[in-house]
Amino acid sequence: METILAAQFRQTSYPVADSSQIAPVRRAAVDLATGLGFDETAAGEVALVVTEAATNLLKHAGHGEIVVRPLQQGAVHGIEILALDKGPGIRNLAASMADGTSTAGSYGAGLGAMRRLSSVFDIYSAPDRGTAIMMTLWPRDTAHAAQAIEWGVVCLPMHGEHVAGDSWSLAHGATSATVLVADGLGHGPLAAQASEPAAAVVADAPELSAAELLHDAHAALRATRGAAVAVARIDMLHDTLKFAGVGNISAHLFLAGERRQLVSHNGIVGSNMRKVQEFDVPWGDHALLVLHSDGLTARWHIEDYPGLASCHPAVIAAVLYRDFSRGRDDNTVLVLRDRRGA
Ligand SMILES: [Mn+2]
Repeated sequence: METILAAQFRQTSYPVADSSQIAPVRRAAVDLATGLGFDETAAGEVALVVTEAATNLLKHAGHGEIVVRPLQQGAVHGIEILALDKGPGIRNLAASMADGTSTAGSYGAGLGAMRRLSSVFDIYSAPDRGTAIMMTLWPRDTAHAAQAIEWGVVCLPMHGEHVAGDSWSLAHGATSATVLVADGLGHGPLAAQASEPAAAVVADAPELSAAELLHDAHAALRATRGAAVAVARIDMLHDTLKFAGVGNISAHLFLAGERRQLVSHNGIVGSNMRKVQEFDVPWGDHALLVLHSDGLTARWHIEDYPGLASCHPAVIAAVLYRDFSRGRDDNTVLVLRDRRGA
């Protein structure tokens, strides 16, 4: 299985509320891209895309945030850029996407350029709810194999902290995926010391069952303050999802028009894990799994956002983070979709 670990791939959010904040986020994104192996031309495209996104946020919503994350595919590193605002939304998205339709007061040509320069581009915009844009950029000539699973994540520290006390990890192969979300007690660096070893158990043994991984996390967290941990293991050969959780990680599965909540038991992984129970539920084509820490309220309904459920999982994660963060804890939302039949 290919494994992607949060601890090595920290995400950073940059507020954009006035024009002096455009240059710093552009610089940060270009520095990250250059450090990841982008050449001058490819890094220049990152600069352009971030500048357009930040300018749009200011012009049309007044303020918003740009969230940047490194990506990895094999030995190649890319960059993901999220642009989030709660502005008026884009009234005529199709026209705004077409190049050359820029008019004062509309999103205009910027969107077309952003899409053209991105490997993956997706956008969700709703009247009076705002706009969320997701873009991935890679060094030149990166080939992308289609994956059976597509996924996205937002993992950010609470306002004022530099380190998120939440962690996540994901491993996937051709027919299976294992995903874990951990929320270290409290927030900040000490919480991270509890959540990161929990996330690391997936990399150590991605083939273990959800319950076994939870037991491994319990052992790994003994010397820490403990964490809430949830693990889902998806088997695409048998179309099943096995889930085990201890503590407050929300898990929702959307399949064939139905929403199912996956239950965690009370307790603290690392200190007080009384009961581990593995639930076995059906999985299938187009199934969507949403895991999030309690930095977000659980009072969201995806049907309040027409069309969002079919967006890229990174856009779904971004919208839920944007609109349901409590604002006083670390935030993690991880969304994963089965792309078979897509
Ligand atoms: Mn929390």
